[in-house]
Amino acid sequence: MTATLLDPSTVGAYLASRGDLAHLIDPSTVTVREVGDGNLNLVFIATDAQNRSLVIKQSLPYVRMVGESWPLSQDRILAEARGYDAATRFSPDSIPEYHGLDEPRRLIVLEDLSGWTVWRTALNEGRVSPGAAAVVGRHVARVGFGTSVFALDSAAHKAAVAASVNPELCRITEDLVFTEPYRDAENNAWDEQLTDAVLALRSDAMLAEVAELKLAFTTRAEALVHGDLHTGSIFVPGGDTRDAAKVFDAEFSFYGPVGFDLGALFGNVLLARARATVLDRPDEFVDWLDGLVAEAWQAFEMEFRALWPTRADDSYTDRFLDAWLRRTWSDAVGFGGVKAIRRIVGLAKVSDIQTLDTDDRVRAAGLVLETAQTWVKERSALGTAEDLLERTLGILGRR
Ligand code: SR1
Ligand code: MG
Repeated sequence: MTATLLDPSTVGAYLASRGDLAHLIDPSTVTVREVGDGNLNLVFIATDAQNRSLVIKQSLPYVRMVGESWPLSQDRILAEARGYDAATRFSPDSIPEYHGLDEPRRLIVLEDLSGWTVWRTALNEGRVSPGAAAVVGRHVARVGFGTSVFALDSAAHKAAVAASVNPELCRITEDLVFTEPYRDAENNAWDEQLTDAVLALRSDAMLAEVAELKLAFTTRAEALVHGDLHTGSIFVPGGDTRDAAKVFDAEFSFYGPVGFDLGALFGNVLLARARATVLDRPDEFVDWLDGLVAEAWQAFEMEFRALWPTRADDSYTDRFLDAWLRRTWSDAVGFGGVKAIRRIVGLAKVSDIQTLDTDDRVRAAGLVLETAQTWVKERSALGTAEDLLERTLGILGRR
């Protein structure tokens, strides 16, 4: 059954029914804007006469970017709530403050971060956000460790895996990230100048590598991952604020490989770097971009190693951790590759590339496809962030 949908005219009455939020907002004086510009949901910002505000996010019974012809269960808000519950527990400073789930209405209430900027927008504008990648890397380590079998006992881990299945949203990722870009599919579209590069993605060698990554995504239930941690799911602060970022939009969360979230970030850094290349952005910005993968990874690794002594089961030894980190790095590089490719070939393209004029767009997209394919195929050999950067700059060009 569809939960009754809010609209700007009904949000005030809804908030008035939520006595538990009365200390945060005065419903009798709110003005409301619908600001959802993502692919899936309704998002309202309610602001009262004292300028206090809240975000209300409600899942629609269909995919917003496509319309009612693509039905999608409103239950995805339950996955998002699980993501926020875990992040509130293990990494509260790197998410918007979470004010809870209204299960019957299929909505959640969050802190309003209107003063912040979606990271993709800031990157498109050429803005440096010092330390943001490290915050995201630490966030992935904290939630990844806290929800994993390393921190939970075996039964608790199994219960969490069972409670967090998210088949509908995972299926979207399986189709759009791991399947459709590598075959003919209705959702695919690209500039004709890219056809040779797109068809080259369908080589036997590439298909086998993508299948490995898909198998890891579908079967390796290591920890509760965000599931869609691209730069459009991260806010960065304005002004001179350093070392801050807020992760949001966790509706794709499920138990999967920890490297998947890092890979989403890496792949989207690549998209931003390709844009910066064709726009000939200043060295200061490009050099900073070139350090982001290492910054995120080092923060992730350092935090994971710091949490390791608190693990629940010491049959996972220190030597095992070294091997697990190596595998997680190479997973992240491979996932980064497929996450970048899908934004060039398949459904749900990104403004980093789409807002470029035609010549720049084709050039940037071609650079992404070549680099990302290398990441997927050579991920085992590209063992460190330095190796990856060296290989990437060999394609994108040095400054
Ligand atoms: C049909 S949903 C398309 C995309 O939007 C989300 O942000 C995910 O990235 C998904 O793949
Ligand atoms: Mg999203």
